[in-house]
Parts: sequence; C-alpha cells; structure tokens
Amino acid sequence: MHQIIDETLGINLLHANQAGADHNRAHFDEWGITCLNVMSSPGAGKTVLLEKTLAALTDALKIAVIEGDMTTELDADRLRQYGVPVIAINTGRACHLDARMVAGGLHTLSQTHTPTDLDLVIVENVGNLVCPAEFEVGEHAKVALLSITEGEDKPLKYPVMFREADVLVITKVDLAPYLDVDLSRIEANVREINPQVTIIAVSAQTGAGLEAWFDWVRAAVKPSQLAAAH
Ligand SMILES: Nc1nc2c(ncn2[C@@H]2O[C@H](COP(=O)(O)OP(=O)(O)OP(=O)(O)O)[C@@H](O)[C@H]2O)c(=O)[nH]1
Ligand SMILES: [Mg+2]
Repeated sequence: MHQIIDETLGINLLHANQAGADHNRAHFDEWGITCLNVMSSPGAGKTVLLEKTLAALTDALKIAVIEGDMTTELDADRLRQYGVPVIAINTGRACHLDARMVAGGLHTLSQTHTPTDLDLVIVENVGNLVCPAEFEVGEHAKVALLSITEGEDKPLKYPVMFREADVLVITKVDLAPYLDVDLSRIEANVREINPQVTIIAVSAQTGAGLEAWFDWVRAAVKPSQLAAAH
C-alpha cells in the first residue's frame, strides 16, 4: 500500500515537474537561448569543464550559468571569475535541481540581464548520478560526465542518466596511465544502453579532447543565434 502511494506521489511530482520544464523551455525558445543540463556524480569534473568552456567560448557566445549545489557558492564563485552571470541555487537537502528552482534562477537572472541578449544557459546540476536525470529543467540537451576513475560499470549500474544523455563526456583521461581502466569498455557499456549518444573523451588538465567538446557546444547553440552573433 505504501509503495502504491509513494509511486503515485512520485509520478505526480514528475508530472508537475515536466509541466514546469516545458514552461522553462518555452521561455528559452522565446528568448532564443539554448539550455544545456550538465550532470554527473560528485567530482567528475563539471565545474572544471565549465571553466574551460567559459574561457574558450565567451568571446563568441553570450553565456550564463545556473549553478546548483546543496550548500555553498564555491563553484559559482569559481565560474564568476570568467565574467559571466552566474546564478547560484542552493537546494538544501534536495539531490537535484528541478524545473521550479531553475525558473527561480531565470527570474533572478532576468532582473540584471536581458534574456534575449543571451545565447546559452548552462545548468550545472547537483553532483549525483541518479536523481538529476529524472527531473528535466527545460534543457535542450543533457550532458552527462563520467570520469575514468569511477569504473567502467557505472553506465550499466546507473542507466537512467546515461540513457537520457545526448552527449557523454568522459573526463580525466590524463589519469588513464595510473588506473586499471579500459576506455573502450566504458564506451561499449554506454552504447549498450544508449547507442546514439555522442561520446567525447577529454582531459581538462592536458586539454585533450576539449576542442571536440567546444565544437559540440557550438553546434548545440541554434544556428540562428550563431548567425545573429556575427
Ligand atoms: N587529473 C584531472 N583532474 C581533474 C580533471 N577534471 C577535473 N579534475 C579534478 O577533479 C576534481 C573535481 O572537479 P570539479 O570540476 O570540482 O568536479 P564537479 O563535478 O564540479 O564536482 P561537484 O560540483 O562537487 O559535483 C578537482 O580536484 C579537479 O581538479 C581532469 O581532466 N584531470
Ligand atoms: Mg561542480
């Protein structure tokens, strides 16, 4: 009985969240903004990848970040150094951002910046390999990160995020010589549950693979915006 009630509650929650996500996406579309939802387990390298991305792309694209963390503005402060608007959202006990929180972040952002001036909003979700993938926030694409230190089996053990991902960024490949890890096994495990996913292997430390990631981001931003930026 409890389980049935819990399941109904869960479905209603996801249903309400989906409506909020659709609402956010409608705003993004109206404003001509592409939104990426960046997700991974804690410490896979989301913020470092965003630091590299901001350093490389802020000349060509107008970017804002919505930074989700349970507590602290540590990541938000790191990203603010790149001169872009960063809205920090502390989720408290919640292990993911939801559509309502992101709507609040967009409201805050719109008080200081004209949304139609922006090309790209990057959401860094709370570090968690399970919950963020269940709650859409209105993104146009889901970016999942998996660092090579986490183990080749993770896509199979935590399939939801990897199934939902449009792109998988395998991070920290500079550490491969020190680990007993087979990169091709990670890729095969991901493809088993998501054959279409784009896979990009990077090292934020050596810079390997970052150009391919930047190219993916540029392509994700709608062509009309790229045209308008020129
Ligand atoms: N060797 C190596 N270390 C990396 C790389 N990318 C990130 N790291 C390190 O991994 C640690 C975590 O990086 P973050 O970018 O803070 O990870 P995160 O996913 O944002 O973490 P949370 O926001 O807490 O979930 C830091 O010590 C980084 O320096 C990489 O490419 N190579
Ligand atoms: Mg982070």
